Amino acid sequence: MTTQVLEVASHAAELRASGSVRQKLEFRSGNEAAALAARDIGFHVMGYFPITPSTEVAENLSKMQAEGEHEIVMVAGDGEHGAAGICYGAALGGGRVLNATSSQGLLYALEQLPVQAGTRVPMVLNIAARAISGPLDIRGDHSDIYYALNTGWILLCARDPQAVYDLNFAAVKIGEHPDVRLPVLVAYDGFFTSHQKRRIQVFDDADALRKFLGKRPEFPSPLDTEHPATFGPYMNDPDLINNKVQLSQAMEAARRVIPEVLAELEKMTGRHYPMLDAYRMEDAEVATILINSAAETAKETADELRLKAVKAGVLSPNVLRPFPAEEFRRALRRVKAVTIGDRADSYGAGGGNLSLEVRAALQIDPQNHTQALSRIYGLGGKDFYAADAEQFFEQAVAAARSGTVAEAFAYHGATAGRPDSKARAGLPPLPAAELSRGMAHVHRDEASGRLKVELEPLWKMTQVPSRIAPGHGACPGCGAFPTLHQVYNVLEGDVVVLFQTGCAMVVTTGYPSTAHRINYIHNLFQNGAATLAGLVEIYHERVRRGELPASQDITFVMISGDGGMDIGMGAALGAAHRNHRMMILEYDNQGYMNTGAQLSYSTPFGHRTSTSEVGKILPGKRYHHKDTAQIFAACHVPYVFTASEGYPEDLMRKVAKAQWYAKNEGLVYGKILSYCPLNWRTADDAAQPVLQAAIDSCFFPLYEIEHGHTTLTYDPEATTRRCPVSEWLKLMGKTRHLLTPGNTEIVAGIQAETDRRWARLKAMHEHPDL
Ligand SMILES: Cc1ncc(C[n+]2csc(CCOP(=O)(O)OP(=O)(O)O)c2C)c(N)n1
Ligand code: SF4
Ligand SMILES: [Mg+2]
Repeated sequence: MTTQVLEVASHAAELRASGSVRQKLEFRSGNEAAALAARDIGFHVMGYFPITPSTEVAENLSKMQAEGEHEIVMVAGDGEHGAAGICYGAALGGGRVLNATSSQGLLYALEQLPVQAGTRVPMVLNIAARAISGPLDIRGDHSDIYYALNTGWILLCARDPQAVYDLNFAAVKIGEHPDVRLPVLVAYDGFFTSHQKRRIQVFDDADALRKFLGKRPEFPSPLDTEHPATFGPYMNDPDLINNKVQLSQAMEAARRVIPEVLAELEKMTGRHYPMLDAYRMEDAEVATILINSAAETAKETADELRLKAVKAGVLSPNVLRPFPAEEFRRALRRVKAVTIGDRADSYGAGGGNLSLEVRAALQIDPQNHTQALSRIYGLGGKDFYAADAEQFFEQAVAAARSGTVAEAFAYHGATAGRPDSKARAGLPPLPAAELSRGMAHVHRDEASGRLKVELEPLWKMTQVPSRIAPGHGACPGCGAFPTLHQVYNVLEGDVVVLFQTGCAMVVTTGYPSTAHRINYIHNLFQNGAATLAGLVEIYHERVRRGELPASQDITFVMISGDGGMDIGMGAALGAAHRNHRMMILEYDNQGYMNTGAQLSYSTPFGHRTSTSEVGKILPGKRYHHKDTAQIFAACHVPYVFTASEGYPEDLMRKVAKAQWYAKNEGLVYGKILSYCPLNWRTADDAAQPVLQAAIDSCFFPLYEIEHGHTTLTYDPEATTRRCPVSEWLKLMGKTRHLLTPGNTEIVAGIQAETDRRWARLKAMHEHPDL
């Protein structure tokens, strides 16, 4: 360690010692730090929707909530757009409000962000930064946060878990300052910071904390009925531009307020957060600028280079909005060359946003002669090692020596493609001829107008080659694949599938491999139904124009999880109302399983998930499951059904009907109960008894609705198999807590709701007009 590093380290130790509040040491990740800060701040409401890698913030808070460690009202949105709306409403109501998201989640919420900044309503949104789609990649870069730069939100950057904890407090106080009144983002690196544990200091002094935060100031609120006001009126020229001037002035006020708040925080904690973190910049001749965790790597490299007499330094903004332009100008005034690294590109602009803004800041400084190089690095979570930082410095040194920049803009770390390389060979694609085996014979019964199906014996079905190759990465015992195989066994001919994001999608493709032997598309699960609807329409139109052969006769099928029918419900209902000729099949495993088993709206009451935890205070999910089949029935589409992989013949008969309706009449929806041993906490081989009990208890009735007429296809009461829901609940680890003496009322509630829904269905079955 160099003398200077020793000095910095001992200065930090001194400052820690000089912090005026009691603190205690914890070993925590960035997401845990955000959750601890939320607990300590005592937000009123958290609106959220799970997305990797930020989901753990809500999960950690759910655990703490179940144990009674905080009183934050946690509302799971139906998607990030909904979550942002929940937060906006709660913040308008005068509460302290929190959200956490990443990547597509931020983009899906983005439309709400300027709304909230424009009406000047503070709250805090943590972003565990992650690459945006497409292609889909769950690891960290900054392509999501760059989209937020123009929303009018303050943007703080947290380089490590300690900063995540500290800056959440700062965010509350900065945003609520009467001269600012703006919402605040706290951005930290997905996985690098969100998941890596570090030693952090947390407050152990509730009084000091209360004093620091103070009470949230009263801003105009729709809950103040004494002073009625209009929030968000239509606004035209010139008021709109004047409104934006005020927003811009608020940002400028933040430029003053942020250092004040951070100084106050420093007095309490001993930890120093300048607007722009400058490391060994006092006499630096070359520098690199990086946001968040990569800057820490570069600091070590700067130390190494100093041993070789290279005067290297590192700059890293703790605040991106307002942009610390003056701080950059000052820090770079004597620097001969700087490499600015962006973990996201602004395609076609010759640099990412950081580099463009730094270069713009320097351009207006007549005293500045720094050569600037823009580099895009670390996309999709590509690691940034000391060797990468070294190259950044080397390039700056070369520019400093020559006085010119050889390559102003480049991607760093990309590997050249090999034109001779071929796609990895898997199982060959399947042509329709091989898949037209006539396993189901469908005809319309003229008397009833309903379809009749005759299935070939199950053993014959084994001759149908599977449209999905074996060797996917699902958990042992996963029900999604038996479900898909049964569906594919009876579907005839050319099928184009669209999988929404979820377990079945995630485990079947991983570039350059795919398990799909037919045409497959993925779109994110908020918009799959709309995408498939578009494909259906172009198909029929191109056939009509003679551009495609009608003989293909494609069936279009969307596969979605139950979660996709939360966030994607709007798009799916749109497709249903327009009655496109396509099928929507939902495998319902009662949760958002691929992201770690968070609650979905289809999760039943009382069930344990990672966002409806069970503890001293709370017994799992607190509202009943969504009746998605009835929602689609209300769209009056030709055919709706429920089924389960545990009843293969029933399922396949319904899928055969579904194909007929999707080809001839319009949209079909099917909800298929699908086993998830991992998150139901059951044995890999216990699908049959667990699914059977769900069906026999009438929790998951098997029925179909053809042109509005409901038919129960299996009635457990008729076979005397009907059992109480407790017989089903006792079979799963996720519900076992419900059978303890303290939870009898909850089980009675689940039973009552099950009975009510079942009685209604039975009445519909018995009365064709219902
Ligand atoms: C806009 C957006 N928000 C959140 C996510 C994260 N995400 C991907 S799949 C998923 C859950 C999927 O649940 P479900 O549809 O039930 O499928 P399962 O994983 O249970 O099979 C979530 C939350 C995302 N990819 N995009
Ligand atoms: S988590 Fe559940 S649904 Fe997902 S692959 Fe595993 S068993 Fe299947
Ligand atoms: Mg699911």
